[in-house]
Order: sequence, then structure tokens, then C-alpha cells
Amino acid sequence: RPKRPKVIVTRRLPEAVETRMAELFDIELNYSDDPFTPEQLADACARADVLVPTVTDEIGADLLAKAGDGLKLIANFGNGIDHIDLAAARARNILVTNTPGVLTDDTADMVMALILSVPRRLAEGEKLVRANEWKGWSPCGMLGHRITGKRLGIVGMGRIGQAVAARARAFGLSIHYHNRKRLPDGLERTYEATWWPTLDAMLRRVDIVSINCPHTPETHHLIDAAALRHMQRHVYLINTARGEIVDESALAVALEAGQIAGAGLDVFEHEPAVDPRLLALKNVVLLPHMGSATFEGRADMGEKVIANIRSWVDGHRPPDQVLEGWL
Ligand code: 8YV
Repeated sequence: RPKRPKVIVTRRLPEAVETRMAELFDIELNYSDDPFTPEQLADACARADVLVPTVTDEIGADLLAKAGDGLKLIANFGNGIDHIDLAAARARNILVTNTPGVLTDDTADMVMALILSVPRRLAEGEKLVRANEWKGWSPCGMLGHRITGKRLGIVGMGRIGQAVAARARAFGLSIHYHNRKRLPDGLERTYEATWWPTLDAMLRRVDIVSINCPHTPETHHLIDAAALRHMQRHVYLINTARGEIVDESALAVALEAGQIAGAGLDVFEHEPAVDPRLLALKNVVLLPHMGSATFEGRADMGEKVIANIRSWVDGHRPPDQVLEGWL
């Protein structure tokens, strides 16, 4: 393995991360910060020993088929790796790493921010004040729904799901979760969580739904028109995971029809495009994929990427290697 590998980074990273990388590796940066075009990405794969992509880079089998023999590591700057064809990478002996753990708290905080914002109409109220349209306090003005005492259904009880559960309990929500694997007894007791072996059964019983699972072929459109029909009319849907887990068009239809009460979305099916029907609705809060966007988180992610590359250079297995069967 090259001692000073050629590392191509597809997006601008925090300056301190880039500086540290330049000390350690032969790095090439994308100074424009526009995502690479498919041609630029193919060129990077052809020339790099290590590629550092982000969620905005589609790394499919076609692209990897054109990769140079030098490309041996894809050190993703981010946790979700649904934009990388793992099987194609494996077939070419290219390792893939991600940055788990360091964006758990920030993402869970964003889930709570949305859980608090949507039922209590924060965005709507803020717009009213800014537009100079607020006529003053009134007993029935800006009424929303109470959070305390409601049932939260968490879809995907991994690190982030559990961090959401811990926070939500402090707000008086009861915790329900759907996960293929049930939590060990001790953890279930910690969150006083109720496990639902089937998603539909849980959706029928909870008041707020938070999506916290990865996007995989199995979870693609997990929340589709049928799943939305299982939810009660007062339900709020929160998605900070991946837009593709929700059928965005079906969600827009359900919201327009008042089939559910509202949604808080930080991710979309075709980012950065957002279904125009959602833009017209008052009862949704729409955020630009900023769940993990903290200075601290980005610095930690950079450190993880560097640690993964360094351990690969030293001939070790990178600490955050995405293993076969991670799904
Ligand atoms: C990251 C994310 O900012 O890590 C993830 O999976 O969705 C984001 O929070 C992004 O992936 C960076 O590549």
C-alpha cells in the first residue's frame, strides 16, 4: 500500500480536516464545492488510491467498472452508504468505510427539534411574525398539539433511534419501536420501550413516527401509501434518515387529504428537489438535509475518515469498514 496515497476528496471539507489530510496524504480537492459531474467522478476513480465521497456522489457499478487498479478504499465522509454499490466495490476488492457514531447525537437532536416544531407549529408562527402579520396574543391563536404523553414510534432502533428514545423520554413521550431485531432486555428497560415485530401494527398505535433506519432495498418506500393509511389522522411523521424510505408523492397526497396531521422532513427522495405539493402545505417543516450539520460533527467525521485511511495505509483493517451483511 502506498505510504502517501493519492486521496481525492469530492467536496470541500472543514479547513482543519483538509489541512490534516494534506499533511498525511497526497490530496486532491474539489475547490468549487459543486458535486463532481459523473465524468469528474469517473476520472477521480480512475486516478485515486482512496476516494473520499459524500452522500451527493452516486458510486454505482458502472462507475466502479471504470475505476483504476489503484482504487482500494472508499472512505465515505458520512454514515449512510446507500449511494455506494457495496457489492460492486466488494467484487473489485475495494474497501468501504463510513463515519458511524459521531453524528448520532446531532441527528437525534434534529429529530427532537422536528418533533417539537411540527405539532407546535414553530415554522408557521415564525413566518407570521416575520411577515408582520401577527395581530397579538389571543386565547385560541396558534394552537398546536401537546407532546407530553404521546406515543413515539421509532422505525429503526440503532444508535440514532436509541439516542432519540433517550431524549424523547425526557419529554414525556412513551417509546415504541420497530426493528428487525429486538433490543436486549436491559436496553428495552432503559428506554421503557415497547417492541413491535410488525411495522403496520406499530403505525396503527402511535402518535408520532420517526424514521431512523438506513435506506436499503428492504426499506425503500417502507412508508408508502399503504403504510400511511395505517397511521391515525393525528399522526406526525418525522424523517431525518433518507428521503427514499418514504414515498414522497404518497406522503404529499396523504398530507393534502388530511390523512395524517403533518410532517417534519430533513431529507427528500430527489434531493435537492422537493415535491412542490409539500412546499404549499402549512403543516410541514422542511429542512435542507442538515441533521448532522454541526461544526463539531463535521470535524469528528473528518477525524474518522483520516483514521480509516491511516489504518488502511498501515495495513490494518480500517475501524469503520462497512462489512458484508451490514444490512
Ligand atoms: C451527512 C448523512 O452529512 O451521514 C449521513 O448519512 O446523511 C449526513 O448527515 C452526509 O451523509 C455526508 O456525506
